[in-house]
Amino acid sequence: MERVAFKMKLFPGFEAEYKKRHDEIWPDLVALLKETGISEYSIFLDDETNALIGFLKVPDAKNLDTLPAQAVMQKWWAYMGDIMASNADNSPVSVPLKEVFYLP
Ligand code: RM4
Repeated sequence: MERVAFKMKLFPGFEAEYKKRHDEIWPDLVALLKETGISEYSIFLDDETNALIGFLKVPDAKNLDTLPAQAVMQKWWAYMGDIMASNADNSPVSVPLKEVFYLP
């Protein structure tokens, strides 16, 4: 199992809306993420910087490369684009994070 962490950016003032959208995450997106092998997917918000810290487990991190081509993923990213930093293709601006400690 690989452990993957990354950083995204929320626009200021959208904390409640970001949480609401994820509380109401689409079942077909959950199904896609699970089919991709993702588990323990968490997103934490740093209130000071509006950084969103994502963490997930996946059997092979290469599985994640299949997500951008999926229609549900594209639709979700387009939906989220008004409240978080996104690229021209609507995918979130996402910076990989390096693991420097792990206590199983
Ligand atoms: C985030 C972002 C990520 C997605 C999660 C579910 O806001 O769009 O790419 O994996 O939602």
